[in-house]
Amino acid sequence: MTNKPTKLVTLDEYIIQSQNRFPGATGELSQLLRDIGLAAKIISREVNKAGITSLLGVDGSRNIHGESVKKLDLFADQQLISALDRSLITCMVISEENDGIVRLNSQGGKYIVYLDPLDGSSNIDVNVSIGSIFSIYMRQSRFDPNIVESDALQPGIRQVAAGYVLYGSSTIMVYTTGMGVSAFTLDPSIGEFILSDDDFEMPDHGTIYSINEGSYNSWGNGLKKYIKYCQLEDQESGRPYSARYIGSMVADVHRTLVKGGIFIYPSSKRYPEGKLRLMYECNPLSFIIEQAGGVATNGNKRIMEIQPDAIHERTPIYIGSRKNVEEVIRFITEEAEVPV
Ligand code: P6P
Repeated sequence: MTNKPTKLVTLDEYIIQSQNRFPGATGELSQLLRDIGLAAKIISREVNKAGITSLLGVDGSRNIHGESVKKLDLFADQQLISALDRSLITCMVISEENDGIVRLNSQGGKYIVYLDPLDGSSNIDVNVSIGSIFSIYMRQSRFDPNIVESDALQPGIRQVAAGYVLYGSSTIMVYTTGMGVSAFTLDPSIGEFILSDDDFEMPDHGTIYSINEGSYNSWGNGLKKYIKYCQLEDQESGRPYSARYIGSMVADVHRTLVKGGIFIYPSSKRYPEGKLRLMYECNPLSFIIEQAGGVATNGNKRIMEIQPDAIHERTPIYIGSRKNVEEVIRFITEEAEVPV
């Protein structure tokens, strides 16, 4: 459920209207969101013609996680960081594409921004949706000129804003500042993001589950039993559920936001801590899903209450409609209680 706008509102107009609801607002967060919107338009243009401008393919390097870096990853990283640097509001960026913190020109800037510049980049060469994810915090050491990494190690509940840009059949930007979730669709003919959905309320239960079943043999028994439960016939609960897995977290979570259901990336033999990154994939998407009425947990704890120890740390994640997440946690908990 969302409110469909009755008149044309651009992203910039919406941001200013939202800011005007807070008389004490300085306009800095609004400027930061506009900066991200501008970078998103530039990235969208390149993503949509990558095959022509030879931005496909790898650039030969590997990121901190040993994953081959696609050229578009670097382009997106550069565009987002330079957009944030221009407005002197952000003091530090942490990005999947950079091993350490990236100090910006304004060491006095009051915001810290986490970025996954191009999530799902393994899908770039096969024309499957990919996305940029951002997560914004207020720095804690407001008046210390030397920003340090520990300033960025804040739990997700301290995010002041978060969102993503999904480069798919259309380019959409979805974000929250803690006052609900809004979505904007890029109209390339005028180069503006136009409000397309306001105040998302996701379904309390959905009939889609999303997980990479290729890792089935490395899951715990509780999760295996849950997936089998999803596949059993039960008309009252809408089972068997449908299986959908795109392989880009932004796309899978956006579908979950709109249609309901659950997205799962559990811990496994290959990724004992989970594959997905807490600070620039799971926290921002959890903020969005919670603001729309959903739930996000690591199996034991609310994702946004995890105290990070490292800027690139990983976590398992079960995220989506409240009833679906409660279902899987029930299976995992019951199995954990089975005496060995
Ligand atoms: P797997 C993309 O590389 C990503 O980080 C997420 O966007 C996506 O959900 C996940 O990895 C896919 O991982 O192991 O299923 O290919």
